Amino acid sequence: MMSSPIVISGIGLWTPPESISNAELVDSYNAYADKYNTEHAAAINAGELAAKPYSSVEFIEKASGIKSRFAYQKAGILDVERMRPLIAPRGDEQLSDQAEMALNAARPAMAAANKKAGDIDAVIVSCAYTQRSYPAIAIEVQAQLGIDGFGFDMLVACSAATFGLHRAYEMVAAGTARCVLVINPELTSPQVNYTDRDSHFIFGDVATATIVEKADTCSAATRFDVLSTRALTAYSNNIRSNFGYVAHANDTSPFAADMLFHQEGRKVFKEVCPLAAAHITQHLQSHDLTPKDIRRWWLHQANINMNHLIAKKLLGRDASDDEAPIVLDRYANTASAGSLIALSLHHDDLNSGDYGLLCSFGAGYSIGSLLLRRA
Ligand code: CO8
Repeated sequence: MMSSPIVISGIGLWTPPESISNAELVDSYNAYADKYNTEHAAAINAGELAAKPYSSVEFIEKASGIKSRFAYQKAGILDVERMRPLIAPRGDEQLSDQAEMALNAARPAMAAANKKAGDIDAVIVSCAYTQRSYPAIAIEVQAQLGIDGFGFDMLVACSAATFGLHRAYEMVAAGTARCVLVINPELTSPQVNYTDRDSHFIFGDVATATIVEKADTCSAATRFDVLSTRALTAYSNNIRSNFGYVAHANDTSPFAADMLFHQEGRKVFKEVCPLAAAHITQHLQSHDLTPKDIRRWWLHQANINMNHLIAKKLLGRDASDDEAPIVLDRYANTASAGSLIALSLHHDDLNSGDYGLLCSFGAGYSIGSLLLRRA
């Protein structure tokens, strides 16, 4: 007897209400640069310190394709005296920020999949950072939703969302869970160095969620069969975020620039594009498919030029927006959630039998793909 396919039966997206345009961000950064350069004029004139150069809206849009980004808390980010979000601390008895974001995406995903708490056996919270080590955000969300079974957090930077889906797929295949809720509360803004012009524009906050189960338990209006998953990691120091609990014992400042996100963006671009294109090609070959067979590409959303280059390597021509939709213009890079935002916003028009390829690529390096087919 053919076993029932494993499916994605619900997708949820939570977009924070507040956004920041490139113009707002650049105005604030340039005012900060002026202030910094005035305060350090003596050292800059003596050649002991480099002056902070201006950022520009034109550069950001051309180099990245990003026009704006959403912020969980806009307050503080544009304040030249602060240059980081102002997020009020919450006590142990209060819902954590990331659990709140996670719930905002989980509920629509459950509704789309027609799932009640009692139908779900496991919760995975998978993202680039969690705001604390334990108790797991996933267990907090599990309790809030009244789900029995188990939950855990996992961190895989850019590929957290796809790798989380891989684990859900395997759990359902193994029978260790009937139905898994995977959530990606990407709260990136606290790790952005808004005083660094190379990276101040890159990231945005968002939360996505998916429901994974077998087709024979699925009652959703829309479902995608997961035909297979594929993962690759290759160690690289070109994207780093060093903040961690050992800082307390290192006698280093937890607020130093190297604790925040930093990267060699050019190297990342050059190294990750061919890796991702080869990975996707091999994934498709394992199904005797070629890129021409894919109706839609839900690609990682870090940089528009990366997406264009990867699509061109795959198809031998430019991909249309309909084939490979871009969401980073509005959302910026949302760590691991970008390909899931694209899936959430651009799946309704696919026909039964259409193939789609979901793929993340970035820090680690890490690449994670899922071959999907609309049922
Ligand atoms: N305004 C004006 N000029 C600028 C600015 C700016 N804001 N920034 C840099 N410049 C200048 C540079 O100084 C340089 O000047 P010069 O030529 O005189 O030295 C010139 O512009 C060109 O700079 P670059 O070569 O750096 O510019 P690029 O064309 O390479 O574009 C990018 C920079 C956009 C960063 C590009 O390299 C890129 O996107 N690379 C890939 C990045 C990527 O995918 N990174 C992965 C990110 S990691 C991830 O996705 C998840 C991580 C986990 C989440 C983290 C949350 C915080």
